[in-house]
Amino acid sequence: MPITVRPLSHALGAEIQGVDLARSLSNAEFDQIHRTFLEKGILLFRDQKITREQHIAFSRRFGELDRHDSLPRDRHPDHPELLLVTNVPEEGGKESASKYTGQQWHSDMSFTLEPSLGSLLRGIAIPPVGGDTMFTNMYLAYDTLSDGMKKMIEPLYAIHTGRRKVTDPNTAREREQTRINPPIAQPIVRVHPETGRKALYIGEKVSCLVDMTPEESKPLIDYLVKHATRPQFCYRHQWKQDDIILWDNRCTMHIALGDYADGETRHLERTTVKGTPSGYYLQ
Ligand SMILES: O=C(O)CCC(=O)C(=O)O
Repeated sequence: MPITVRPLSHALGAEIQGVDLARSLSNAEFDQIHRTFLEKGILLFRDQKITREQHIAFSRRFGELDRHDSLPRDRHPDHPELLLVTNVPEEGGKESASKYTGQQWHSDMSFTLEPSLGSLLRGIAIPPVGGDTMFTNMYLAYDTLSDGMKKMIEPLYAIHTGRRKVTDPNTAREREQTRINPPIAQPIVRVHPETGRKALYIGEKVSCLVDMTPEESKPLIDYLVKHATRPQFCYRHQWKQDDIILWDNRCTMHIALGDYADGETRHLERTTVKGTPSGYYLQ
């Protein structure tokens, strides 16, 4: 069956139809998927009844996989290449460490010196209503800034942390995140290593700009995040079981909306493809 490509929104994204990720793809098939990934920023594959091993094997076609040493509490006990994004309580009934994962606009692993190339998230248990994820196109966010703003932000670096906005930020997970992942400075504008295009690189986990006070930084960070997440730059995904979404962390941001009822199960698993080195430690 030939591969077909259906756009998901005006701004970004495409659904890839006619592939079964349970079998290994030919080089020609993979090349077409890879080209579409670079062009569209996110890819959706529906009805993929695959095993964890097949999820990992397909992800490896895009590059070396992260073993999630910087997020040890959230990884699968038997498959370090898989990160759990789940609200299923831990043994003993404790709240899942990853219940609130992604509920801020971000790009994966921006708080490390090797921010991710891309992530592949597989929907395993999806609430009957909601539990959506939104994505935004950071090329568009950059391209639509004024020349004056582009010039001003070009030399700026922002401080990224692995901490989340949670109801009680003093949890063991958050303390551990700060210990394992000291703050990192990343450029606000990055050049995509494969397309050569400039993209905005910012997010809601950014605490401050380098060499500026929090008071000076906040209005600019808030403006850039608001600009980057204008609805016309976004795609909102309503998950179905057996969906796989692949996104390019170098030119998109995403957020888990958390828009589902208490008591509904939401369980997804993610592989994370390693990217190229970027940024530096502050201390
Ligand atoms: O759960 C989601 O919808 C997104 C999860 C997320 O933000 C991530 O895996 O980085």
